[in-house]
Amino acid sequence: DGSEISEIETYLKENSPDQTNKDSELYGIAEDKNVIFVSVESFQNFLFDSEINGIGTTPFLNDLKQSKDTITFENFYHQTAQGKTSDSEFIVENSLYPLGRGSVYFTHAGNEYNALPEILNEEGYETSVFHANNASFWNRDVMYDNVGYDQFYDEKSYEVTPENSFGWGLEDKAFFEQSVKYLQSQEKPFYSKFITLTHHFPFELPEEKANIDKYDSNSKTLNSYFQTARYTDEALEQFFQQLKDAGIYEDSIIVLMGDHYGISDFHNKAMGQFLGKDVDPYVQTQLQRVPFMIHIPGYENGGVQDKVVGQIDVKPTLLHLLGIEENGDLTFGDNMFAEKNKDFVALRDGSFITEDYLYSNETCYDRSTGEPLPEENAEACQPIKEEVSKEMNYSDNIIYGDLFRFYDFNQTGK
Ligand code: GP9
Ligand code: MN
Repeated sequence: DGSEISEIETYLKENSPDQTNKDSELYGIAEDKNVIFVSVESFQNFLFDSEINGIGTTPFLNDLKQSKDTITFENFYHQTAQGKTSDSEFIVENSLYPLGRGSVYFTHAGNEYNALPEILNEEGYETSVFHANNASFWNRDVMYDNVGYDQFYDEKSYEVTPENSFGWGLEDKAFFEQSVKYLQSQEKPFYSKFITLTHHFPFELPEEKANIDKYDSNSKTLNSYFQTARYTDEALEQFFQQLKDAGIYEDSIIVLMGDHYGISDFHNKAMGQFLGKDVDPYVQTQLQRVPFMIHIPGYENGGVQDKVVGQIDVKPTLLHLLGIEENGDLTFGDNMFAEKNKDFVALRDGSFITEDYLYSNETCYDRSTGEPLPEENAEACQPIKEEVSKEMNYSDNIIYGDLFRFYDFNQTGK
């Protein structure tokens, strides 16, 4: 009934005071601009600055990270579980946690939400998704309808030939190239989500398309991972150029986000060889960092930010950039540009990261050294652990009980 949602409302409002922070120079910086959001498949942060035989894996993204028109959060964590890409979409659209089991896109596609595309629709945005796979994969067609996307350009919108496809289907370079004409037909301003596909397990790439060597370890998966990552880097570079050529770039902001890990803990031995250190639970958790980059053409104060943030924070952050006030919204994440953030980012397996600690596998680590805390301090993570579990329960209950049915998002002045 309605009583639990008011308890959750009270909790969320007490724990995230003043989300708006209108003093931030980024408040409203993207107002009336197009938002091009790219969900980059399986991309983990360790790829940045990595090299194989002297060749960089991500030269384009490295340049972007250096440039003043881009804000990069280097401690941004994916928070997905079994729903993989669909979980990442769900978290970003709703600022709710995914479920511990299954994919919300399948299990609760009919719920009431206050999702990002619906909010943007009301603000006069045209909203769309571009993804060259079957529309029903992850039940996307159903969920996208529910959360209000105007258009879904699925594989039927693309010309897929033997030359431009392998692995999961249409290759990313052709995907972006063929998407630009659809982008041009969008009513402005638009919000468009692109979901890439080439850099997906098992990371296969025809040899003639590879511009970097394979790595050499006992993991065929990790060895190939660098080749498709490099391919993705090239595809993104071309996409930026295509947006410029089409005259879309100047009036847009481009957000790049990794959806989840590509290399599972099954490959820890090879990962350890690559990193030059053992993959213990601390390192394993740090490997869950994925790119989050906000590219704002013409902006000059960008750079790398080290705040601990996650996918749950994306929705309030985008609304902040767009200058949209959602006073009645219920989000578990925070605007990344607000002064005061919640002090933890929680992963669905119960691990969490704070400015001081990293908790994983029932061990509380000193975040700065990666060492378990000494005996006398070992309880330091306990209060945060309790809060994390309380918060995840609240989020789960919203989904299981479809509790937003009992909540009025349009309240004002609250
Ligand atoms: C499928 C693509 C990949 O359409 O989004 O899904 P994943 O296996 O990464 O969840
Ligand atoms: Mn994925």
